[in-house]
Amino acid sequence: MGYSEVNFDGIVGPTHNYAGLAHGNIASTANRSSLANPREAALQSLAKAWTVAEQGFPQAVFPPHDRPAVWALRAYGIPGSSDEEVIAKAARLSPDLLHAASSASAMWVANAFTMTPSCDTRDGRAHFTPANLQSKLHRWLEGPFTETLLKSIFPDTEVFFIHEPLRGGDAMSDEGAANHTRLCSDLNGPGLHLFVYGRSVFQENGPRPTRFPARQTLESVQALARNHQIPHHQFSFAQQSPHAIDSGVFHNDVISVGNRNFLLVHEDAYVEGKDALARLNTRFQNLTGKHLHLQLVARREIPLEEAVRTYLFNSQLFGDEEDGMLLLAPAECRESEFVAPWLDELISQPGNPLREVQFADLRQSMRNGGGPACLRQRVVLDETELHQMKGRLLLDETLYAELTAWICRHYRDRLGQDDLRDPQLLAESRTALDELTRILRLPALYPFQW
Ligand code: SUG
Repeated sequence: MGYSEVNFDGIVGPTHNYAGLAHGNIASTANRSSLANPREAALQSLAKAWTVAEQGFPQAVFPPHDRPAVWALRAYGIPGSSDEEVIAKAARLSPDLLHAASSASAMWVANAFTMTPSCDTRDGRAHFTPANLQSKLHRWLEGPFTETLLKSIFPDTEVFFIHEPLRGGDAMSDEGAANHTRLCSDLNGPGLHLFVYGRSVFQENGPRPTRFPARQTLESVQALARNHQIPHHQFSFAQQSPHAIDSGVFHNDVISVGNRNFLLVHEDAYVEGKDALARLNTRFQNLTGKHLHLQLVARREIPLEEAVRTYLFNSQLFGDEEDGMLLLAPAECRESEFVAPWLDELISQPGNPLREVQFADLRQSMRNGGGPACLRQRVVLDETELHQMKGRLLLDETLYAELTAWICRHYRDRLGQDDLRDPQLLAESRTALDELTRILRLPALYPFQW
């Protein structure tokens, strides 16, 4: 049974804004309170997904969450006889809470969940765990609805195993596939799962960042590997370097990207540096009989700060070595005096797996620290599983045109922090999302009640 990798891209929600909610994510803090353009954000991100689909790579969309999350405001004691009244009260009693409840952060679906294809699990089911995202309140609000969405899209429990987000608070802090990479020599498996974490809760004296938070714990990735029933020889753990986290690398996908047998990674990514990569390579060889193509980027070639600013490592990789891979990079890379020449040089080297570099303009999302890879989640499914998937989510030309028109009809082109108190925004968003469920042929999902 042939497996394919489907990229699910998050549809940017109508409340996209810059609230500076993510300490440790330099772009988010730097752009706090700037004026956002939700329409442009949604169009940029959808255009990126369409670029991928147009080139023949399987591409789907993942619906947004309804915001403001009135259920959360109520859960935190904001009263009101109507949802509009709750928003007005929240704006007065706790503007920060309203900002958290209004974030469109679910667009970064790389953080939505971690999935393991059925060819890599002991029970032969495809496993999904929604991330608890418990290190930031606005992101924690995503987990319960992500679980609902996954159960609506992949309902057959004989084929799909949708876990609940990991419980356990700080010790089990989990940020999803942004810290997970599946490497393989053939999509049909077996795959080697690289899980990256920022700190261990049980090993209290282990290395930790001092300036910014480490969002993923060792304990959470160990739990994921066990729950997903991945055989022992098919996973490997690596700890992020505290220095990288303190320089703004808040997820592994800001410093490394892998596809099939290729891993592009910065030399400052991991505590154990080259030893971590050597271990990975040995495991890969034992599993597949092939070498891992490791492309290590030196700090003198691209300093960490430039890697974070341009998001080179948040590029997406497509295809295989035989036909040559495609790197879809943020437009910021094309303008960088470090990254642009480095990419030219890499592509001209004989034996490198890349055949082409393309660029995507995702500036609206980038200003919140979200590049091409943050906006997508890779789901590896065989043909039967693909047929079991509900909804009209696979992106083709017609759906692209319908979604573009839908965005243009419903989304504002300016949204500042003060606009979040406007009750009309709630009504607009709900109308838009109701229509979206019809376009995507999904059951009525909104408004979410917890
Ligand atoms: O969690 N930004 C997100 C960006 C997530 C990027 N994802 C990956 N690297 N995979 C975050 O830091 C900012 C929201 C604001 O400030 O309004 C924010 O949540």
